[in-house]
Amino acid sequence: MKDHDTVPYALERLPDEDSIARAAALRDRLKQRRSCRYFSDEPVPRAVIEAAIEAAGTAPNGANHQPWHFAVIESPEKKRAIREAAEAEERRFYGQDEDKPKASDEWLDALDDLGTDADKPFLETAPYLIAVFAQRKGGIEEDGKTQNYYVNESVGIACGLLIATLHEAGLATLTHTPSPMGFLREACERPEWEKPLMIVVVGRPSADATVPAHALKKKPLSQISSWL
Ligand code: IYR
Repeated sequence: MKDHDTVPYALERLPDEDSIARAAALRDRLKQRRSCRYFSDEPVPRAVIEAAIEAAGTAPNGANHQPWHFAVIESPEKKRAIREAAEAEERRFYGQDEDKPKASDEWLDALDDLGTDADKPFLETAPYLIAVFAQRKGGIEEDGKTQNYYVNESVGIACGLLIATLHEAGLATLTHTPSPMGFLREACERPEWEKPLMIVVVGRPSADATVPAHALKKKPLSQISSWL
């Protein structure tokens, strides 16, 4: 390694049994996570959202430029505007107003088991929407000029940590990705070098919330891993 400023690597040393038990325990809790499409309007503590965003901000990322921004939307007016813009895109996607959907037949078939359509009431019902922006440029100073690197990878990992933390805190989430999402940049007053990546809807499930049975089918370890 070339000479550079360093600090010691501090990581608690765990006995193997504890390592295994902790990994298994977190796996079992993450296995309970489901994408939620039916939210109650019950408020949730702002401190949970803040902690989850701070957790997201620890994600490994390109050159430590931390190329993300999390716009937290709680005002009913803003949520309504976002719902209206998102539903307009979704109606085009599903072809609800026109003869021909923007989505291919193959794509619409793939969504059949989820039962989704252009109606997105949860964008207004849920107490918080977190609009996640990927900063194509900006560096640590967010100057809008410095090149950022591995932006999608970095922000994708950050979203994983965000969702895992919110789940650990007992909150339900939905990653929602209307396409295109350009309207979010304006709604959240973000600069043109930022790309909206997803909306993370956060709250508590409504009393009658369901999840598609299809969502419970998870690939086994033997299918998702190979050991060389
Ligand atoms: N954005 C649409 C469609 C959609 C696409 C995929 I891939 C999903 O996994 C779920 C939905 C919608 O939210 O309805």
